[in-house]
Amino acid sequence: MSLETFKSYLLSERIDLAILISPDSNITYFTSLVPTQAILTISKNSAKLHLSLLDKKTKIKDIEIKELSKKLEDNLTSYKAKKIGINKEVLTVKDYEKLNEIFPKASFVDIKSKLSELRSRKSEENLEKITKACRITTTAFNLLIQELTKGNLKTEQEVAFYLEKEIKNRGAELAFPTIVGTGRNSAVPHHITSTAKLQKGFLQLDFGAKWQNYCSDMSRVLYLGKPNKEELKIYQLLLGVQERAIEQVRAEKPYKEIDTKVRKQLGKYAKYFIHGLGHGVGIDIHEAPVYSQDRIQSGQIFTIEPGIYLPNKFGLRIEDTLYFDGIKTTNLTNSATKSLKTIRRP
Ligand SMILES: [Mn+2]
Repeated sequence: MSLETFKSYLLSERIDLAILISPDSNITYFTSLVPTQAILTISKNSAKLHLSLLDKKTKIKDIEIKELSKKLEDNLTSYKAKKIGINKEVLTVKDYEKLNEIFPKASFVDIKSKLSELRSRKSEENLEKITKACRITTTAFNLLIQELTKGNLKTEQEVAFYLEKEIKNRGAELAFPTIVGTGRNSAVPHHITSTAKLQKGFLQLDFGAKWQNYCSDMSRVLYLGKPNKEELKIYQLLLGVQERAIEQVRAEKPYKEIDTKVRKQLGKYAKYFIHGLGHGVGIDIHEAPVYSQDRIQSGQIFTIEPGIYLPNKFGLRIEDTLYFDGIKTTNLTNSATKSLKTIRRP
């Protein structure tokens, strides 16, 4: 279906040929493969995947499989095209120069935004895969809470390994490197999980599973030891703001309207919310819709993840992956508890 939609776009824009060169997640979008090396060409009436001999031989509906030649030009000399679509987001300068040599008379247009738009409206099949990835993620989190109470996990890395083991045991991959931040480390939104010993205070977790190429994304905060009044207050504030933000999702509303509202509701803590409110999720962990520019559309899957980061003290972020069907919003990571869990220090 998506291939047909894209072909009719090429026709309407009078683009003779789209050329996608790996690594490009759009190749995965059309073929369901993650090839080590490949070129995908799409015209208004055909699609061809040039696939390396090193990858598994395969058949794909409506896509002809060809053997990939080492040199880019050897794959493309048989094509004739005046107007060529490329993905400027990932095409290397080197390959772009080569394409200009192979097609000296052609003009090149960027097809990235059309691909992003197409991918941002999830099919039933896409939704099923992301739902499954989210289910594995929430299961791993709920198991982690039990495991932490046993006191066997001593460091950030051990917590990350535990989550990753539970994800991989269920046949999934990781959507991105797991973030585990203990104590002060939680104040760094993209903290790199370390061998730091778990200590009293917030324990920030940001992780996700990938099921059949489709990602999930979730952040939760636990507390090791007993939180003081200020810590409890900040957690409750953030949770309330996050839940109200989810309720504000409506068709055609600009995403940034929700972002702006969240900052108002955070009050004096707004200046400690140092990133955007969320992002689209799919084959890529960050993809369209883009909060700063897009409106909410039916079929989109995206995160809502406000955070408060007090430098050198602590930080917290609560994040869910959501699906909007045009009328209602479904929280795909809902079964991972959000009320603050306090756990005895190991
Ligand atoms: Mn995220």
